[in-house]
Amino acid sequence: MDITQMRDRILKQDRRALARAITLVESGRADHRAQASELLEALRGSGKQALRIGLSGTPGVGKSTFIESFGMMLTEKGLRVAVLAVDPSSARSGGSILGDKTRMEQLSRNPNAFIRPSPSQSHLGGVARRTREAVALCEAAGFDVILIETVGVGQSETVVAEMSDLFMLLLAPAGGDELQGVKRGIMEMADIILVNKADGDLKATAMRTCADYAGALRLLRKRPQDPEGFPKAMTVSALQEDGLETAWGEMTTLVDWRRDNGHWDARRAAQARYWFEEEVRQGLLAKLRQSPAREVMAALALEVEDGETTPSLAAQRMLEEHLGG
Ligand SMILES: Nc1nc2c(ncn2[C@@H]2O[C@H](COP(=O)(O)OP(=O)(O)OP(=O)(O)O)[C@@H](O)[C@H]2O)c(=O)[nH]1
Ligand SMILES: [Mg+2]
Repeated sequence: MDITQMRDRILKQDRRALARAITLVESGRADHRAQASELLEALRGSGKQALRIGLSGTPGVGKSTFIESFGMMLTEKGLRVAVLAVDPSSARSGGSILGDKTRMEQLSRNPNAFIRPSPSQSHLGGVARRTREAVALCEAAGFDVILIETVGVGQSETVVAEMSDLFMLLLAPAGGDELQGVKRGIMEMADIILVNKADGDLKATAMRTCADYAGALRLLRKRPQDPEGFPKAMTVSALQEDGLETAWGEMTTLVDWRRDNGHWDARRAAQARYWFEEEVRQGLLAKLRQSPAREVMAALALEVEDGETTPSLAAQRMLEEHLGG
């Protein structure tokens, strides 16, 4: 399949072409990279914008269960749903989604859903680019909603938030004074906090946890991209499919307001800029790791160690003479 063919098929919502295109963007081979760039350029601006929803939560909080029931609900509304993942930890077997496709049994068989497991790459920068490009491909293939899942470990939330229109934080009911170690920076990224497992014995705890987080959200600095009442916390039960309609209602309310007030476009533009700058940074770092820059750097480092030159002067030489800056 050549690039033009692949483009045409993706635009016709052909799932096999989409899957092959994602394999292409995942490849590390230089010729594949060139083809992937060509394909993405050919698709640029085609199709409508999907709603990209980032979803983060610690292991076991219920992400897969939530995606299964929330995704099914969306497809029942006639929406086409794609599910992608950013999973930087190579330790997990084959990526989070593949590992528990059993928990997304219905969704994975649904003709209006497309689930793509995380690639087995350990480098977050590589996963980030691959996912961002997969998002663009799914968008071109006409998906209405793209769910991007990540396990809440360190940096990956930022990566997902920077490619999402909405960022959801899934939390578990917390017992006692344990107000989970959610970092302030992550709280500040959240548009909606969902306290999951609000069912059975856990319901009362979930509601208390939700109230605690609602209080914590109110203490954060007001963001220009939020209407009154956002960000907000609410309870759901992914397992019992409870609160999902309400959650979807809140998401669309927020998104509609942002569209009407220019924040949607502004955010997409800022994200495009962010990823451009990030790629340049990553590209420069990659250059440093390759020959001949790596050897020159090591040689200059020795000179600095021996006091033959100053750190600043050596850095300047490195940048000007060996990195074309
Ligand atoms: N009671 C209750 N249990 C739930 C709910 N959602 C998920 N669970 C259970 O919590 C466990 C973990 O759910 P998963 O959906 O696999 O969680 P996850 O966040 O995808 O976990 P990882 O993929 O390991 O990061 C399973 O045993 C689920 O059945 C819920 O709404 N209520
Ligand atoms: Mg999971």
